[in-house]
Amino acid sequence: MRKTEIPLSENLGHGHLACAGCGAAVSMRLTLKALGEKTVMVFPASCWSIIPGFWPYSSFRIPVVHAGFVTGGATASGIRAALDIRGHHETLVAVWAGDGGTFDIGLQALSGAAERNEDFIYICNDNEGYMNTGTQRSSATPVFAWTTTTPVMKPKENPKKDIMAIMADHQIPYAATATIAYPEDLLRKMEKAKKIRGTRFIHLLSPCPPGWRIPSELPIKISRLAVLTRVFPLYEIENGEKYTINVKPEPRPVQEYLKLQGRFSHLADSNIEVIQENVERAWKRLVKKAEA
Ligand SMILES: Cc1ncc(C[n+]2csc(CCOP(=O)(O)OP(=O)(O)O)c2C)c(N)n1
Ligand code: SF4
Ligand SMILES: [Mg+2]
Repeated sequence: MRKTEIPLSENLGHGHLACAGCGAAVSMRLTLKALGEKTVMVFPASCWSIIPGFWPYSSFRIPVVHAGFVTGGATASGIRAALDIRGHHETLVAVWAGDGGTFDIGLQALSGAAERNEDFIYICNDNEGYMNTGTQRSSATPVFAWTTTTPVMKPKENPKKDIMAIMADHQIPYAATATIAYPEDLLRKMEKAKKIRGTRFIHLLSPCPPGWRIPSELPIKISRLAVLTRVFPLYEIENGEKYTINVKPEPRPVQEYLKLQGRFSHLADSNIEVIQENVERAWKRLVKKAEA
């Protein structure tokens, strides 16, 4: 898809309450261009409980449903069933949940829905922490990163959970990663997901200026570096087994990605070496799956 083909329609209006430079606001704007007006979007508790605005005002031009933190998969299943009973088969149901609401607390509802192959698109907006409540660690927080619950004296010890592998093991029809530095790729994946029936999962990396301790003008540059350093590869998985890597960059050192972010400013060279090795191991695993 060329840049000129990005739809002009806007379903996220002005006046929303995201922080300046919020990567997720750009992710949402692009996502809604692809999903279109006939979409109901479910928000488990997250920054997106706040961003649309206070009733009766909304910056969204589509209906949104605010749901309990744990319930993304279950709420969307219920809305899908209700729409189908009323004959609205063409209305799309989407979940927009944070990494906390997906990797952690919402995983059970998501797993149940995916096992039933419920007909909706589940989007995990991953900013690698519980940002709405002030930057606590989640199981999507990268190893060694600073958060308020993994302070510099005791940074996170555990690696980021591999949510894509978990979703692939549910053998859902479609799963993909995407990020805002590659808008055409993001739109193509949303549009592809829209045409498939059953559970579709999109993992979006959305840099968060206050939580990542970065200036508000850097999220797009940083999300590009996440791909170019292979920290966040862009790929698709069909039916849990057909892997396609969409961007195969000449690898750049992870340090280029890490050094721009205050949440990594305490890292020792030995920490960076471990991260580099982890990234290389994960890339090899991914390439092997794509070649299988
Ligand atoms: C059961 C429950 N526990 C805790 C909360 C408080 N809470 C609201 S949003 C949030 C953080 C959500 O993190 P994430 O899902 O990653 O979304 P983000 O805020 O980063 O967009 C928490 C802990 C809640 N609403 N419900
Ligand atoms: S805290 Fe982060 S994710 Fe939440 S609105 Fe602000 S920039 Fe966006
Ligand atoms: Mg989060």
